[in-house]
Amino acid sequence: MVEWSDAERSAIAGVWGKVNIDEIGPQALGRLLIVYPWTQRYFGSFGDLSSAAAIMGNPKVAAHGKVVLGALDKAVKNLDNIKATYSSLSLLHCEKLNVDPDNFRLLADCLTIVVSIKLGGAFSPQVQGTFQKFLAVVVAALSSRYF
Ligand code: HEG
Repeated sequence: MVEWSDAERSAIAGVWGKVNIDEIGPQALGRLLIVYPWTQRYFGSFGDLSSAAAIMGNPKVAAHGKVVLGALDKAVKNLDNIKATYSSLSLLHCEKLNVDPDNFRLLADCLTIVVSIKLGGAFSPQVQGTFQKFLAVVVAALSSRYF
């Protein structure tokens, strides 16, 4: 069971309050697909992913980035219950989507970088540490039903 201090809760809420899901979601997923091109294998139905420009301009990438960040919003709102919140999503990624769970951490890293660019100086080392703790808990929860 993860413990969150009041300072951590307010840091996470502070970051999330500055994140526009419709902007940051597409940027984070697009970055994943560019930086780690092997992740494109899961998105064979998304059409043109042949260059960085194609990825960042692909409407299916943008739409799915919003879906992923919308799911993260649930974790922000259920900080004390992240594992249960993602139980069925973990099973879906394991059994139906066959996503290698190592990729969750890669996406978390891309999201951290995109948020850092967006927040600039407000993304202090302390805030970054707390946000990465939050994402580590998300990654563990999404991996929890793999076997
Ligand atoms: Mg996943 C579908 C959330 C990482 C590949 N992902 C979904 C869906 C959600 C979601 C909410 C829709 C589920 C549904 O239809 O019921 N994904 C989600 C989160 C994270 C994540 C919160 C990590 C923070 N996903 C992730 C990664 C990959 C991946 C790293 C692959 C590299 N997701 C994936 C694919 C689909 C989903 C291929 C199906 C997309 C589609 O066909 O529309």
